[in-house]
Amino acid sequence: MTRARTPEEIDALITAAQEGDRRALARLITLVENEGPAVEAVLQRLYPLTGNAYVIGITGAPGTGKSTLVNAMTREYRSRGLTVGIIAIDPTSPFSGGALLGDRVRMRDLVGDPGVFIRSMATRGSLGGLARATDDVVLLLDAMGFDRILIETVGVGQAEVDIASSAHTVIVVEAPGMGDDIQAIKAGILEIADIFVVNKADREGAERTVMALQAMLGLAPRTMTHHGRRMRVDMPEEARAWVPPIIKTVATRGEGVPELVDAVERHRAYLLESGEFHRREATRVAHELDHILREALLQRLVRRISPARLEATVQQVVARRVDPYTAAAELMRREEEARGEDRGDGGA
Ligand SMILES: Nc1nc2c(ncn2[C@@H]2O[C@H](COP(=O)(O)OP(=O)(O)OP(=O)(O)O)[C@@H](O)[C@H]2O)c(=O)[nH]1
Ligand SMILES: [Mg+2]
Repeated sequence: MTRARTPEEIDALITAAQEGDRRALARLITLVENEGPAVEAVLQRLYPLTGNAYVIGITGAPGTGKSTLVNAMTREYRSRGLTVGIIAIDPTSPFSGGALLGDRVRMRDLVGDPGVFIRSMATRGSLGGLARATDDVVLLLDAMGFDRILIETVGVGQAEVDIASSAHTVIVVEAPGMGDDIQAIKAGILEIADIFVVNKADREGAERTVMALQAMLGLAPRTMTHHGRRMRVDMPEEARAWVPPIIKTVATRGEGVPELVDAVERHRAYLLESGEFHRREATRVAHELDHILREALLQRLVRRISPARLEATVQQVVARRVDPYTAAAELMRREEEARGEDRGDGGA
């Protein structure tokens, strides 16, 4: 746990980070991750500077080549003159750190580039907590001026669904030879994928994986384009709809990566032009506000209930004299009454 910092210290950290001090930025991220009262102070100051970064989520089964792809995409973005922040999330192994070590090796050639910042994050509690911390770190990197933010997360359970609410574009990575049925045939994955990548296209079976994905997407192979948006001239109302492209890559050699980055940028343009970008932002902010309000209201409620009353209620529930739902309703009713008396309106 980091010690509490004064507002002056936080200001100094922010200024240093903005001037390119990587250690200051790393410390700010740690502050934000720890979810202390410092988070509010940091984010209040930085929020006006956010809203410029474009956030790309990369998810998929373990070992499909996500980190290698992130590395290659970052180099491609750098060659296009854009800066890149990378967040590597490891929800599966909070203790080993093995995957993160591997990531560091895989992304070694990015180290030392002032236009790249890499941060690994592991779960230290609930996945929900991680998702929240990730969103806060995204805001931080956004405020620091990174043009593109790449979030890598292993596609297991909830994590890949969470990424959909954090990222503007979601890339789902598949690789051949991972069993007959595609890893993506899992509830939710089709809805969140904006772009499919079949990585390890140098391996046997890549074409089969592409075809399985096409079948899953309900695309007739003859109407497939390699990548990019398909316009259906006979269906004007659908003409603007995004059809997730399927892109083959060999991440280790960088093959297909410029095409992948092109597809991401096309998706970005699509979101902006169609108004979808604004809708997604509004949804994200609504969730965020909802969460902050819940937390604030809960804390206010808990503060107003005396520890003695809470303890008495606990004992009543333990003794089975009352069920927890009724007990909670009773606590809330008393709290509302007390609030009404405070206002002098008799609780109306
Ligand atoms: N043949 C081949 N191997 C690849 C390719 N891309 C990645 N690999 C290898 O696949 C292995 C896993 O790559 P990673 O990038 O660590 O995969 P990952 O999806 O990030 O793995 P986790 O984070 O552990 O889920 C490494 O040995 C890579 O060198 C590719 O296009 N072709
Ligand atoms: Mg990885």
